[in-house]
Order: sequence, then structure tokens, then C-alpha cells
Amino acid sequence: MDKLLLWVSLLITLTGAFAQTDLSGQVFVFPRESSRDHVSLITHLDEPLENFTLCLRAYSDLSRPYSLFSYSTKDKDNELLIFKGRTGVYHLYIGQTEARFNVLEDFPVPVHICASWESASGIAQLWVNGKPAVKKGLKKGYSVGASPKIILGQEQDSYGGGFSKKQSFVGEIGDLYMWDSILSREEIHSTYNGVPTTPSILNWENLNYEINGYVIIKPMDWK
Ligand SMILES: *[C@@H]1O[C@H](CO)[C@@H](O)[C@H](O)[C@H]1NC(C)=O
Ligand SMILES: [Ca+2]
Repeated sequence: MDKLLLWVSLLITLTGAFAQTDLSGQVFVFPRESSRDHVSLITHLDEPLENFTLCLRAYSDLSRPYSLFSYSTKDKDNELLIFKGRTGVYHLYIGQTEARFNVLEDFPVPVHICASWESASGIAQLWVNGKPAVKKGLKKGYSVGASPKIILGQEQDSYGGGFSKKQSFVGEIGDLYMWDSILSREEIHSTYNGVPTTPSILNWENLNYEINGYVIIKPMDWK
């Protein structure tokens, strides 16, 4: 290998290493409405998912609908999507199919959200501030596709793009974790009250991400 190539590969290795960041106690602030500003989460999901749980905290004073977590594959833009509807309504999409959850909530207040889905039964669960919504069922026997583009701040209508200002997130997001298993009620509660102990595939304390546009990291002042 010549010297230049060696330097280039060393630089890539170093950049890759530094991209793993501990964001404990911090949030991504999406300070304005746009069709561009977003964060890409980089993860090595090479296998389809039969089970998952995803948790995050969010604080927004938007009253219009918006995307909280957008996971697309080459075939399906809404492969795994958590979408906030009007106050008290959350939508979970798996493989383009929607389940709707109605919860009692105040507005605007910080929320801790966990969503889980199990292929074997198709049962989807949503927990808001540690309280379970009524279980729903969808896509029984399906597997969530691998090699996703995972985006915060925007809703994908194509693989890594197709954003719309009217579905963008404005506010703060933190404490995001994703597991390839179903967390128990006790684990959901410990995640809500503090930090999770179960090893995860997306981990706020060791996150590989890329900021695009106007997104700022600041302390989480509301937990
Ligand atoms: C998914 O969960 C079911 C239990 O509901 C379990 O039998 C299965 O092995 C899990 N799949 C994977 C890939 O972990
Ligand atoms: Ca979409």
C-alpha cells in the first residue's frame, strides 16, 4: 500500500472510532422546521428483525403530526416508523402497515416512549411514560428488513430521503435505545426511570450518528 492510501485508511478508521459518542444527559435539538435537517443513525443491522423494542425521550410543542423515528429499507419507506398524530395518538408502522394507539396525555410535556413488536404473535405494544397503551396486532409472521436507513428529524418516503417539512420533527430527542428483543415491563420501567441495563443495538451511550443541517447537541434539561 502506498503512503497516501495508508493515511487515508488510517483517517477513515480514526473518524469511525470517534463517531461512537456517549450522549448521556444530552439531546439532539431540532430547533426549526425544515425539510432537510436530520440525524442519521448508523448501525450494523445485517439480519431482519423478528422482535424489537425501541425507546426514546422526546419533547416537542408541535401540535401537527410528526415523525419520531423513521426506519426505511430499499423496498419500504415505512418499514418501522413511529409517528405522532394529534395529541393522544401514536402510530406504529411495520412493513407499511399501521397500528394506532390512543393514550391519555397532556400537551406539551416531555414523553418517554417505548414501542415493541413481536413477529410470532404480531403483537405491538406502546408505553408512554411507563404506562402501557392497549396492545394491537399487525404483520404477524413478518420480519423487519435489514440494512435500514434510520433517520431522526424527518420522515422518509424513500430510502434515506423523500422528506417533507410538514412531517418534520421540531424539538428535542434523547435517550434512544433499540433492542432486538421484547423488553419486559420491569425493563421498560427501569429504562423510563433511568438508563437501561440490557445491551442494545442502538445505544445512546455509544451512538454512531451523522448530523445533517441545523441540529445541535445540548443538555437534556427536562428529565
Ligand atoms: C423472537 O421472540 C420469540 C418469542 O416471542 C422467540 O421465540 C424468537 O426466538 C425470537 N427471535 C429472535 C431472532 O430472537
Ligand atoms: Ca414515509
